[in-house]
Amino acid sequence: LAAQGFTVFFTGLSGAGKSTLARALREELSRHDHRAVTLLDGDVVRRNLCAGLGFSAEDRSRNVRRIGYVAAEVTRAGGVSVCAPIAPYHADRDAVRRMVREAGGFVLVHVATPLRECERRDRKGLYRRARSGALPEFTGVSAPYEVPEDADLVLDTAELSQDEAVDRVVALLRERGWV
Ligand code: GGZ
Repeated sequence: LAAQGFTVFFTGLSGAGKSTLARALREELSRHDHRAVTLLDGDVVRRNLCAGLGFSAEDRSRNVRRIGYVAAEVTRAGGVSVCAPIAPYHADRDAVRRMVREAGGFVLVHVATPLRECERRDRKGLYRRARSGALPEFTGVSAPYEVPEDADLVLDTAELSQDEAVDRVVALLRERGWV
């Protein structure tokens, strides 16, 4: 019997550590599981699958649902997909959960690094630009982030090392029997 496909969907603020965790998870999974991992990362997706979309609520919704569509197809085919958009709206995350669940396994992982920590890091200078008004509709500053109440796992990268965070995701996937 072929292994069940699944999707790990990270959500969280800009700078929370989603991309780093997603890449580290892919690396770690390659040691447990022979399937290739399809990584659907926020900024890469926006240069390709979602080129032309902006950051209005409507465009974010389209962006997240397109990611969900691809994740569902990968999952249906028995593959592994790891997604890492901000995905600030509950309704879109929920739509993705439903799409993927029809196809296989789904876990929502909230990368819950506090805003003050993301802002302190400000690795790309985006928070500073957002605070000055130069970057409108910035998540956490001038656009909403709806904190998930239905996350399967909550990780605070200010409290956990990267290895610990990845281990917790892998442990959850083991619990579900997917790896
Ligand atoms: C939030 C923005 C914005 C605004 C540009 N709001 O940390 P980054 O830079 O590299 O990743 C962020 C990325 C967010 O795209 P997503 O596709 O993940 O967002 S969503 O799920 O809400 O559709 C950030 C950058 O794009 N960025 N402008 N206004 N993030």
